[in-house]
Amino acid sequence: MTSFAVPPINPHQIFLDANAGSLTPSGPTLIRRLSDLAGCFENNEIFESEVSSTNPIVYQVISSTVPELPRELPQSITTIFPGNCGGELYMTKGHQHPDPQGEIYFGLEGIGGIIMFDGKEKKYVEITPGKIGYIPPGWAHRSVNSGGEAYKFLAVYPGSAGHDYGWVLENGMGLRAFSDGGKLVLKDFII
Ligand code: S6P
Ligand code: ZN
Repeated sequence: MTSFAVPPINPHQIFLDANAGSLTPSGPTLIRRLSDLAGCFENNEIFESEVSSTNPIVYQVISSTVPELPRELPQSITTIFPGNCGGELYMTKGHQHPDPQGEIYFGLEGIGGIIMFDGKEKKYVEITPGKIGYIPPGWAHRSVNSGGEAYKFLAVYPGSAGHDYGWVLENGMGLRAFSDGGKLVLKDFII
């Protein structure tokens, strides 16, 4: 089991393999199955049925060894596999940073986007390889895979930002992303 490094962290190089969606040396790896996304998809009946049948892996997050600690700058690669649940695109759980700080996502492979919501305004920013998505402080963010292959991006964020998943379950994300015959369709998120 890999883990975060303990400060002081020495200057070092990190090898990014976009195809494998990995960072080396690597820290913790997180695998999220459909069952880990309870409360995220609109159609709960289809969600429950797919959880009890195949319960597929929806996404994985591979981190570098840089720890989530104040003044450090951790990074991770998220790979969201292609698919949908009741037509709603595979997505990440989505979170707010309790300490409101910005973050960048850099597209590596595939096509996807970031749904952002500050409690009032909602935005969708498409990410493709080479594109940087900027998430300003105070905007909750959730990623979706809008294509037919794995969507991979590098995230770089302040180590003291923290992750609040409850905020999204309580306030929603402003928008939901669906696939209509391969075409992205955004709908208002009704709480
Ligand atoms: C961390 C950054 C990403 C996400 C990852 C998974 O601040 O935004 O590394 O953690 O994309 O999403 P989530 O919502 O499950 O943490
Ligand atoms: Zn974040």
